[in-house]
Amino acid sequence: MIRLAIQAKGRLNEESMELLQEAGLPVEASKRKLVARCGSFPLEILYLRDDDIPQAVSMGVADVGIVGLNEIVERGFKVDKIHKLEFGNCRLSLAVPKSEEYSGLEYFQGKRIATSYPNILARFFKKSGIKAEIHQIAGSVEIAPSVGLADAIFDIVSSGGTLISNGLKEVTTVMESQAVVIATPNLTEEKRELLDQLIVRFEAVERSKGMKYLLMNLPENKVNDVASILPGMRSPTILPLAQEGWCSVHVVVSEKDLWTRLAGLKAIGAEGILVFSLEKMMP
Ligand code: PRT
Ligand code: ZN
Repeated sequence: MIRLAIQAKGRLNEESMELLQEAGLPVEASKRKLVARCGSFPLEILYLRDDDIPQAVSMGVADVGIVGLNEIVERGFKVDKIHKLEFGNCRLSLAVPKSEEYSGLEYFQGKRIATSYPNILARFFKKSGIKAEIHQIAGSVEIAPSVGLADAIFDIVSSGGTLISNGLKEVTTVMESQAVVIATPNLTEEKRELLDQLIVRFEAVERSKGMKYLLMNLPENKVNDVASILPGMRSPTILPLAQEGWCSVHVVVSEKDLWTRLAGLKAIGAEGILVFSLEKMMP
């Protein structure tokens, strides 16, 4: 049995749950429950506040966890970073009122900065030779300058919309963050094996994201042209068709260049192209 801590509610909860679901690990949502069992894998889910996940994993209360890199770095507990996930992307930035003239980090000398990430900020200022007053506040950091609590803020930014609607501008990015899988140092061999199996499943889900499966009919004498339209493809699957001179070609392409590829395939004479969504891809 392996115990995984995920955020009980908040920005990472939904995508963590979705990842488990897509990886064939359905679990009950956290409504009023702290712990849930997965029916199809020796996995137990512990629902926690994101702030508590690094410590819970470090102490072994949970064997593994899914949490933002920002929380791991801020809390400083000893955990192994195992795998980067493809959600929770954001950055930790310094922002100042938009009317301020900002010419560089020296601006922050002697200023009051409000943040929920005092350790990351203190380390950054120390490295940059800035002496500023750091005020730790728990939430709504972005309103601190307008109510006179601080001159500037250091907070999580993703689209930048919150800064703009609070009359602030982002001036320096201190770190990039995303959701990551962490583990207790020195997992037992049995748990390590279960963790490896979880990661294989997560990777299969990630690999299939943004990929499409194409199936088409193609004149046999055009098969060699497929390589120029789908560069980097290992050999496509080619099956004979009942109709003389034609074959069926199956390929996987990335969604972002789907339309360019489709146009190219049409141009070499592909017909009856079908596009399917992919669910999982194993190497
Ligand atoms: O209750 P609990 O303590 O578990 O949750 P929380 O309220 O502390 O955290 P939550 O759910 O807000 O965020 C969880 C994690 O999501 C963070 O630790 C980050 O790793 C990640 N993440 C990704 C974000 C954002 N994007 C994000 N945009 N966390 C917070 N924000 C907030 C930010 O604080 C600011 O208020 O969104 C606002 C900025 O967003 P934009 O899009 O307007 O720039
Ligand atoms: Zn939190």
